[in-house]
Amino acid sequence: MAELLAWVDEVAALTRPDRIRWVSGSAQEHEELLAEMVERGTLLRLNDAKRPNSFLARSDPDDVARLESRTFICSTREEDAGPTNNWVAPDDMRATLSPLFEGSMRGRTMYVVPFSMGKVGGPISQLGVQLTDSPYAVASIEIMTRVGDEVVELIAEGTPFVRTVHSVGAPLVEGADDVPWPSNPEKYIVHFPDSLEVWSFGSGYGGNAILAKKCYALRIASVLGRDQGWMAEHMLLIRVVDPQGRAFHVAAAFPSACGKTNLAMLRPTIPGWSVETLGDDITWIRPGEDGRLWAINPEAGFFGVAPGTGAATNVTAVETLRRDVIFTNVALTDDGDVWWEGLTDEPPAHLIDWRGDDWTPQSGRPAAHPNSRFTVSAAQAPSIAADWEEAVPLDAILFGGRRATNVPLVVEAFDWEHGVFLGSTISSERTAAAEGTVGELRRDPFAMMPFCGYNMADYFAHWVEMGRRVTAPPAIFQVNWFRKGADGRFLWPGFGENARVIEWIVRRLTTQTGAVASPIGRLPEPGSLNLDGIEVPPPDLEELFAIDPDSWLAETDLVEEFFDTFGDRVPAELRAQLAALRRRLRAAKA
Ligand code: GTP
Ligand code: SPV
Ligand code: MN
Repeated sequence: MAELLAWVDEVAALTRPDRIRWVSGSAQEHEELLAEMVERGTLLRLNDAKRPNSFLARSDPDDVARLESRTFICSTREEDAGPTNNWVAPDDMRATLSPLFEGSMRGRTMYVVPFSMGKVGGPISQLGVQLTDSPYAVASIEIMTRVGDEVVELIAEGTPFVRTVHSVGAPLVEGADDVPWPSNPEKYIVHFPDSLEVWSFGSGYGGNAILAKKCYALRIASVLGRDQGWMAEHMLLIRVVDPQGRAFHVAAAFPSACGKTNLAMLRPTIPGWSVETLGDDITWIRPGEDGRLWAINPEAGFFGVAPGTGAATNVTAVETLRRDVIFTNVALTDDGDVWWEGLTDEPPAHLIDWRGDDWTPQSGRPAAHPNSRFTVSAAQAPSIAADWEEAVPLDAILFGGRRATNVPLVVEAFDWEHGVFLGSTISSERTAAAEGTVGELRRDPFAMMPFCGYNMADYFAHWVEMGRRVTAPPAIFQVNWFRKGADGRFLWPGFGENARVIEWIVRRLTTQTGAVASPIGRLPEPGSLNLDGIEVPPPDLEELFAIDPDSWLAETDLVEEFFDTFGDRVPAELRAQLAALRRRLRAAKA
């Protein structure tokens, strides 16, 4: 406890807030915080009859997504950050940050927010504290994690915690007026993995500001996992129940804005199947004494992409969002409700857009920002599993991405090492979740490119090793809902129909039937994918599974180039997988 108090004092001495407030996590305190933000203009209360107890925040237009170019892994040794992360020596970075944080909270309140990732005191759970001058961040952390005095009690008993410091970098000096969304043009999201610290400056948005999420639960936690023998992954977590009532636990790693929330809330279109939600973004995985991998969702809420969420694509999310939601950067309707592209087929005739300007369907620009989001408690999803806070044993792991070409709808790995190879080679089209050109293809191995807190080649090796530590590792599959025809159409209907792919995966788990080997892995045997009740034209189906050896050989050259960026750190097992893939492709051509 003395340690926590000393650290709070130290950060306060640096940032010089007017007040310090310890956050207890009570419902009343949360209400008061929201009311204060309404008063300051940070939040707008929505029409209580339409959307009870819900709010809209509009961010600064320059503060709308994660900033990978401003994200740093400051490990002591540069090689421990690896070529895929921005690295600065810890002392140099501290020298850069000190003057920025110096006095950065003047005129503001510094909130002390103790939180637990995973249920408080749970066997896979971990603690943290965020110091922040953003009440919006506090309200978000209260939804996304478990905040409360029990956490402080555990810290007082000596349980370790990760220290995270966040300032929007907009001190109120000399009677300066506040703005609804304070931020600073200069932004830093900095991780010190060796001392388990996060320092974030200048941004109030999402993963830049809710430090428990990407900064801790992925970047810092991946380092803890490397050192302690567990895994922190960018994965959704679901329980699939088949018509016989058998339950299967599936985790799936898809890059940002590539369908994790959708699959987490899947409503199967095939009779007798159901899906229960356990998590939609992050999964922590540990080997159990039974020789299986056990998983939890460390979060307590969803920070989900709004655009594209509608009755046809994710009706469960629409139902989850009926009340008690903080929306950010969506559009406001004339009757005080929210709207975004894809919520309804027909846009309203008039809206206030995410910037606060008048909007009509003729405006020629999106009404909601493409990375606009909702923050909502996980417990209020109608699909949430009754036991969602408990660990579950993993039966299958899925890797995916947005690939218009080459990658089939589903392919099963031959074994764990082949599965790790599939994960390491994932590439995906960029989305609006971070800066960069939307649609550009880039590597995103394990959907962890922006979130791995150490050298990604060592992370690959950790994956290989984790499979060896258990006697019954989950089966691994690669999926791709996003393959397109020559005319640019998606070949697969997706969304609820993805249940058909899940059904095939479960068949593989239970009966091991219905597959044929291909050079890249096991594909569904013709006729084994259940298409009852949908029309997928035969040529589309063929194209969904087409494997062109020449395009794939070209892919292997790109994989080799990618592996080479890590020099000799890439595990030999993955180099061997690459060589074996090439042999199979050449044999297929002959
Ligand atoms: P983060 O929260 O950023 O980590 O992302 P996420 O993976 O949870 O993203 P989300 O599920 O919110 O992805 C939303 C985007 O994926 C929307 O544009 C959806 O329309 C699209 N999407 C999800 N599932 C499917 C699908 O089966 N087919 C197609 N075509 N698009 C899909
Ligand atoms: C992602 O970008 O993968 C997210 C949103 O889940 S954020 O929390 O902003 O990183
Ligand atoms: Mn994510």
